[in-house]
Amino acid sequence: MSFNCIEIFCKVVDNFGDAGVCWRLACELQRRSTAQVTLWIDQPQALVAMRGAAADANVQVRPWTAAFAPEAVGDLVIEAFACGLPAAQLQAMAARAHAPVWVNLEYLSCEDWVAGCHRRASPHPSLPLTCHFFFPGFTQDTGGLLREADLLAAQAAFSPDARARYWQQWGETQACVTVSLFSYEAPFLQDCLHAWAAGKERLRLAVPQGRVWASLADFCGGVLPPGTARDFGALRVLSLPFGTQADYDRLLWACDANIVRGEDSWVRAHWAQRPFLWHTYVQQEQTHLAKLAAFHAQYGAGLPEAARKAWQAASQAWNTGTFSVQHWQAWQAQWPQLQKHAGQRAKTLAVQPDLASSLLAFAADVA
Ligand code: TRH
Repeated sequence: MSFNCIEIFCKVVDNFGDAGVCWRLACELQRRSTAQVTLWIDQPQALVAMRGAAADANVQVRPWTAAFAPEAVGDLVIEAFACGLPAAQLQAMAARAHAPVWVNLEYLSCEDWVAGCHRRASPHPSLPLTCHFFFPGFTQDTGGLLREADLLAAQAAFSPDARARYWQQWGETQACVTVSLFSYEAPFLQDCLHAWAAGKERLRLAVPQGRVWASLADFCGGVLPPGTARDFGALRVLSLPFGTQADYDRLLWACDANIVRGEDSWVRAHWAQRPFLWHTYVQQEQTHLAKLAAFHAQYGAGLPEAARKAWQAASQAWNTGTFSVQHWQAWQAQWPQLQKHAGQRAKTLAVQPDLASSLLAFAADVA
């Protein structure tokens, strides 16, 4: 079964992840189906920077306001992250002769319970509609990860020359160890900043605009204007603008290691195939720490013991505010092993169907 009209509903809770995931999914569904895809989003401005000029012109982006009125109701309706479909939309869906497929796209997690809940159906209490829970994930028994059809080929084609050109656009011509930093606030970094500055090895920290600047501003004497860099001894801090999603991918590919966060940049770090630390999005009752532990168990499997220990200790410390120079040094010493592991991991993940394809296949099954 193929769909004619796919609608995605997205509410931005905070930051960029909800919008980022929905935008990627919308573009992929548009590319992988013959449907017209419409993204209803309550904060369309959250998309402006990450879409850029090369926005997928076929996806319709519509502001989801209080005055929302259903239009051509989709034959596939995706509710992102249990955002709650408008009552008028539900009524319009129920009024159709053939009820549309209604999928609730859930957040990404490595936890074991995910596979058991994936694809579960939940009938609406009063309308003739059924919502299906769809979980992205890292294993065959989940919905997979967002992965554009040409992503891995583009990553593989990112040659050393392309990498050099990437840095040249920011006026960076000297080769040195480079790490991207797109995390949440990290006040524990002060000792590291001083140690990096006093170090023997030159380190370039590439920092897109975002929350982590709150933790760098004191050391740097303010937030550096995007596109400028400053040296502090052996440490060079390069401030980057918040670019498009494609720009951000290239940044991850161009670095030796990456520090990412939330959901979407976490996935992109897997595809970038570099050592990385994941800053989890803090949730109530510390549930993010269970997510982190599940990730440690899953990603750490198959890593040589010394590398696993150093990475896991660094990751745990970053997420509990105790990250230190020792964690950094132990983690960095294991980058060669972690780099190898990252490549193997991406290969394994790439064998699984991507999220957009598995969502379309599932929706066709239940239609
Ligand atoms: O921004 P995030 O922290 O987002 C989220 C939200 O907080 C959300 O509510 C929460 O539920 C979720 O985390 C777990 O992190 P994330 O998911 O990595 O999203 C960032 C997006 O921004 C991602 O799509 C990549 C994009 N991006 C760009 O497009 N350009 C850039 O320059 C950068 C740095 C990021």
